[in-house]
Amino acid sequence: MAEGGARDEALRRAVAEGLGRRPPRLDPKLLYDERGSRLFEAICAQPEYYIPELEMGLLEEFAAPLAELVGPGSTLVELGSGASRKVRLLLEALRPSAYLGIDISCRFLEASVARLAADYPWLRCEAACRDYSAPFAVEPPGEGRRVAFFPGSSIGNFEPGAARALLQRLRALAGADGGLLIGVDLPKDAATLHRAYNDAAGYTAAFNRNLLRRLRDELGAGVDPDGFAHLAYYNPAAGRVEMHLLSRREQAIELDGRRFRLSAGESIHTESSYKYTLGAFRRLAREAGWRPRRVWTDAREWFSVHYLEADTSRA
Ligand code: AVJ
Repeated sequence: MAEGGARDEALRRAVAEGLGRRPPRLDPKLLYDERGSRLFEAICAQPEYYIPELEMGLLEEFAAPLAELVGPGSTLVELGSGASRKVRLLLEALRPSAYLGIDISCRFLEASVARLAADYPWLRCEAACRDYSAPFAVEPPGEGRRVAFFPGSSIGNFEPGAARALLQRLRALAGADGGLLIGVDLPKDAATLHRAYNDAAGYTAAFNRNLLRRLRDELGAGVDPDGFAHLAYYNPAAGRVEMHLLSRREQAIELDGRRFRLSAGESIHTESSYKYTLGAFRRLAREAGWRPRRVWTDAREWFSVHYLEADTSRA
């Protein structure tokens, strides 16, 4: 399949480029092959990973005022739709006329959008398999107000400059009367964050190390996944949780005849999850052409859901 070959080439280049850096790093989007997407779903069911439950609770609790702000007949565009469980709640509360799911994990996306289409016959459903971390073109179905839905604090995976650029692209996608509903994780005590990214059942570790399996199985890389340990910790100075693959010994990863050496204790940085205070996120969103309308948080202020509208006074 020509397309598959092109994708493989892009993956190969991205991996070689990332492993060649000092310190080595791999793009977090590479974590989401089909198995990775399934492992992420398992993470979301772990008690330590507080994000899905808190976000779901906020969407449930504030569905009515949100529906009031958005109005009926909108077009909902979900980024990283994954298993699309949260969006069901929104669909029932907002009663949009159309839905577009965007995700990099194509087969996973198509299966979940097909389930949505079957369960909501009144909704016009479409899927677009895209990498939203780069500029992308989509034509959302429907004529209503476009509202982007970006749940789970996935915005935190982007470096702040890239996050601003993505928010700008969403502003362009949503148009002049568009909205953005976005989940943003808040800074909190290091112990809670540590538990969330080091669940006792080991799903986060499996998710992280799955990246090495992917290099081995999909790219034919010479790498021993057991030679690496899962490492995740809060870096308060940088305002982010960092996830790494820690080399247990001196070893090399071989890819297309190149050897990428790692010493014992050296690590590959696989993900950052930035945590934003309410003010810091509002500032970033304003810089990207959004006007903050409402924000909802849980009682402990662990998680936030922002609703923003296109700022038509600028850009
Ligand atoms: C889906 C990107 C928001 O960073 O918290 C979960 C991914 N990584 N556990 C996050 C993830 C480790 C998650 N996001």
